[in-house]
Amino acid sequence: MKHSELPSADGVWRHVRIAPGALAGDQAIEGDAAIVVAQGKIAWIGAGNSVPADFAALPRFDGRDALVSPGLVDCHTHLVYGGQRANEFAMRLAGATYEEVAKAGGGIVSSVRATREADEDTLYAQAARRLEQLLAEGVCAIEIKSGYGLALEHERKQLRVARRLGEAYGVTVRTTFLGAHALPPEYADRSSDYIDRVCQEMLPALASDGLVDAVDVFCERIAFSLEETERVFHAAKKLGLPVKLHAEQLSDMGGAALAARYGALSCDHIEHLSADGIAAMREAGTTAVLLPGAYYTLRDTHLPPIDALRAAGVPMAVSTDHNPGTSPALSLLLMANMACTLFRLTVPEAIAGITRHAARALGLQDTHGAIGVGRPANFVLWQLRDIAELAYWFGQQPGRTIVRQGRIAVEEATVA
Ligand code: DI6
Ligand code: FE
Repeated sequence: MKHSELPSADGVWRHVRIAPGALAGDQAIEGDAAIVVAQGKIAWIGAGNSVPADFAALPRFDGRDALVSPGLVDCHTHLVYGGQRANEFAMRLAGATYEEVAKAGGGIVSSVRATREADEDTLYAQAARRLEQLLAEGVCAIEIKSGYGLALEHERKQLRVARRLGEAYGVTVRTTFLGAHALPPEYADRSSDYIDRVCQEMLPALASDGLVDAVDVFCERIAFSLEETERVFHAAKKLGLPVKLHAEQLSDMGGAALAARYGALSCDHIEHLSADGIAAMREAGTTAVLLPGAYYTLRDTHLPPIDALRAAGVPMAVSTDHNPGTSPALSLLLMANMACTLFRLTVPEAIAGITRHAARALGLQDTHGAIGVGRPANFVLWQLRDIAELAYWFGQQPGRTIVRQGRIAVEEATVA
């Protein structure tokens, strides 16, 4: 069903419990609570017995003591691409590393071939199925990167699909241009020429189409150098676009410190992040995005420096990194679980990682990732006793009612 045809969530949502950390600011409400939605926005939140009389005429929804969290935010995905790469999964099981697979002509470039071959509607249909999985868990905002086209028309196709998905599903989509994801085959041994093309042709054209909310680079031995990364950041800055970075995933390239100098929204992966990188991120207010799905798939053993990030007070987000190569994951809740089990995040950290800190990684901290008056109505009523259950169960969908962008997108028999 189209988002615009879903039932309105306008009304008084009674008999809910507000999960710790769910409210914007440092507010908390103990015990029975109510949320009022009017014209798709949160109009009031407070104790269940103090709903203002002005709202008496609105419809009522019975939350049946559900726990309410903000809508989830998946802040790093490569959701739009052609084909799949199960063959590489098999190669890695037989002993090949990610870098060896890439050097053998697989890896990102094989998804580039399939993405170039697919037309826009095919890409849309395939990405829509994936998006539906994420939305069914309560995702209300998502970042979608390009980076499997690596030529103007194909990058445009990916980003157009991302925008169309946002409109059709009533989910906030932030698009990120990742033209500097891998070197396309036609530029073999001409990395610098390709970066020129990214900076001078692709980025300005896509930005003027209104298709770019942020700019990302894969800064890595098997991708682009620090110097090339800086050229892309410089071009982004000239256009007034925020940057983020695939940084220090396989090695310490010094990418995080560079990104921080450009005021990056986030540095993502960061398994090999240095103390200098952490200090620079803290200074710049850059969010650390942890991607346990890629860590798990690559059977990485080099943990991101969680204790040092925590000690420095760098906000940590958690995301799926959904992509066909290193993280074919479509459950953000599973990522929260893995962030705890693999990375030793605390449960509150993991939950903040898929809500408020993820919103911050997208520059959406004033509208998403927390429930607050005046914000768009994005929240989830969970049939759970304890919010820790969000990170505890895995491989199952907890009972839930999802209010996304002012509409009831999934309903768990809560309407009185
Ligand atoms: N890091 C990742 O995790 C993805 N891209 C990147 O720069 C992997 C993309 C892929 O293998 O297709
Ligand atoms: Fe990624």
